[in-house]
Order: sequence, then C-alpha cells, then structure tokens
Amino acid sequence: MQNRTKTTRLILVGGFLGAGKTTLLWESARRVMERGYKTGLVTNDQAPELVDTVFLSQNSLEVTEVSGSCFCCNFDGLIDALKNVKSKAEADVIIAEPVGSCTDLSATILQPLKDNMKSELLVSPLSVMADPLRLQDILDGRNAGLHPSAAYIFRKQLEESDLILINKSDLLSQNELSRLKKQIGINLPGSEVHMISAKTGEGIDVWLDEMMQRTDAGKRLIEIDYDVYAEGEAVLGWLNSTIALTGDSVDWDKFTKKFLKQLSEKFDRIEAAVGHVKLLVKTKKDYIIANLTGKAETMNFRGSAGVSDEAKLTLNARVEMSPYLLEQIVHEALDVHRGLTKKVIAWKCLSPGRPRPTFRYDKVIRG
Ligand SMILES: Nc1nc2c(ncn2[C@@H]2O[C@H](COP(=O)(O)OP(=O)(O)O)[C@@H](O)[C@H]2O)c(=O)[nH]1
Ligand SMILES: [Mg+2]
Repeated sequence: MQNRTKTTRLILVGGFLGAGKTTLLWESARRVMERGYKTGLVTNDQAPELVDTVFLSQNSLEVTEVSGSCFCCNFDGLIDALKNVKSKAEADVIIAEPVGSCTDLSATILQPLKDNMKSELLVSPLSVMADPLRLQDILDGRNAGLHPSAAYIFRKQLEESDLILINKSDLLSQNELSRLKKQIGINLPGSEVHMISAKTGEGIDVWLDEMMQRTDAGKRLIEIDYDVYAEGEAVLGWLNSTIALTGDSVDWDKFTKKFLKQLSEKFDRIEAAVGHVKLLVKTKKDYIIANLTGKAETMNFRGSAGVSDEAKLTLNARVEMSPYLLEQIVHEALDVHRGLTKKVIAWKCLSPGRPRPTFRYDKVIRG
C-alpha cells in the first residue's frame, strides 16, 4: 500500500444474495464517517455494471468495483482495489462486499490477507448477513426455495462466519427472533449472533463497535465440496445491463414498478428461484431503486425518479435459470413498454464458472 505507516481497517460483509449487504455497507459507512474516520468501499461482481456501485458512488464515497470475477478468484484485483481506495480516500476504514453466491472466504481471502498484509491491514471478523426468512427455512432443514446446491452455499457461508448478522429484524417479532437465535445455537454451535436491521439502523452501532476493535478474522476453516459449490453458482443466470431509455414525459416510477412486476410474474410462473433482481432507474436529478429477493411479495422500491424524457436503467438479475432464458425474459418484459426507445449501453449475461481461488489456505493464520 502507498502509505506504509498507516494501517487500514478492513470489514468484510458477506452473506447470500439479497441479505442486505449493500444496505448495510451504506449505513455503516455513514456511521463510521460520523465517528471521524475516512471511509471507502469495495464492491464485487461477476460482471461490470453493478447497481450497488452506482448507488453507493452517488454519496460522495470512494467506491472501487472488482468486477468480472469474485474476490477469491481474483485476489490481486481485491488487493489493487484496496490500494486504490486507500490512496484515493486516504481511508482509515474500508468496507467490502463479496459476491453473494461466494463462500470459503476464510480460506481464500481472510487467511491470505492476514498472511500477506499484516503491516497494512487490520482485518475485522467475517460478518455473514442473512435474510431471516431464508435463514429460518435453511435452519428448518429446507432449501429456502433455492436449488439444493445454492442452499449448500448459504449453509457454508454461515458455517465459516466469525459472526452471523441476522438482518431485517424489523420484519420479525421478538419471539421469532429469539427462536432463530436459539436454533442457530443448536445447528451452528459456537456461532456469535447479532440481530440488526440495516433498514432501521437497529443494532448497527453495537456491531460496528466490535468491528472497529477486533482483529480475530477468519477463525474457522470449513470443509467444502467445490463440485457442489460450483453447481450452486452455475444454476444461476446472471445478467448485468445498462440501457438508455427515452420517451415522452415518462413516469419512471410507474415504469419501474410495472417492469419489475412483469419480471417477477414471469419468474414465479416458471418457478424460477430468484437470488436477487435489482434495478436502478436514474434521471439527471433523481433515482428509484427496485429490489426483488424471492417471490413477488419481496418486491420493494426506494426513491423516486419523477417524470422526464430520459433515464438510464441499470439491471442486475441473478435467477435460477439458463442465461439464455433470463435474457429472453428480460427482453420480453422490456418490449412491453412500446412508447420507449431503448439503447443498450452494456449487456452481459452469463452463468458463473467454477470457482478457482487464487489462494486456498488450509490453516488459520494468526492475526
Ligand atoms: N425490511 C428490511 N429490508 C431490508 C433490510 N436490509 C436490506 N433490505 C432490503 O433487502 C433487499 C436486498 O438488499 P441489498 O442491500 O441490496 O442486499 P445484498 O444483495 O445483500 O447487497 C433490498 O430490497 C433492501 O431494501 C432490513 O434491515 N429490513
Ligand atoms: Mg449487494
């Protein structure tokens, strides 16, 4: 790193697609800055054109994206991104979000970081976020509506965590939350659990207090079958695109709601499990973000893009289906909006390849 005398704290927030990582990244970055620390962010995806990066960059924060491969398979990309954020933002704290379908981060990221960056980085415990409804289903021995191999990734993420963050506490009663916590104690003994709501802010400061002090990252290494892991990723169609939209006094909120509803109906009709579909419609002045993290009832919207003639749509979809079918469904849902001119700026559709980590440590490195 450029300034060798200054150590930077790295907080890695993992967890399955749609768990709330990006929401927490923004909320915690804001709080860390309020505490007087310079803060930067690192995002990660299998392809460029990431909604998360566009969203987080709007808030005058230094955000560097590692795209085209996950952190574990592009360790050098992660190091470059950390250096970039550190030098540009003079960051005291960097918060990073790995790809939601990734696991084995303790062996492939945390141990190599501890081994190679000792003098430059203070690495906080690996926090793994979970959506409480998916988590409950997984703990009950089911697959949370996911392909069994994708559910396997979800379980492995929990197993390797230093700390489990049950997010969206605002959606559950106290009784339901206590039941979840008790079940984690039985199914994943020894796990540290925090309850938070990235949305309302509940629990974030308590979690951050720990993150800012501790350096016991990557205490656990898991056994993992890379064939099952690879299948869990490969069952996902992965689409990232940016499209310029023009029309006559278009109500962008209406467009966004209709478009996501159409996509959701199509996915539900063919019973394709949604990992996460996220879209951002941005005009010169405003934006609306829409999310779908499962069936239609998980749809939600934030912000408003108003009425105007032009907007840019960034769409990220991770859905259990072939990339070809996903492309077709997105095209069909776009074609319905006949009054709009659509110019594709970027379009990448794929199915993630087998994870081939740069490093994979088989022992825990002392922090
Ligand atoms: N109710 C509720 N929703 C949340 C919370 N945190 C995130 N979400 C929603 O969960 C969805 C996925 O969030 P995001 O941060 O993009 O998840 P990521 O895929 O893990 O980065 C979005 O619709 C968020 O608005 C929370 O604490 N409570
Ligand atoms: Mg995210």
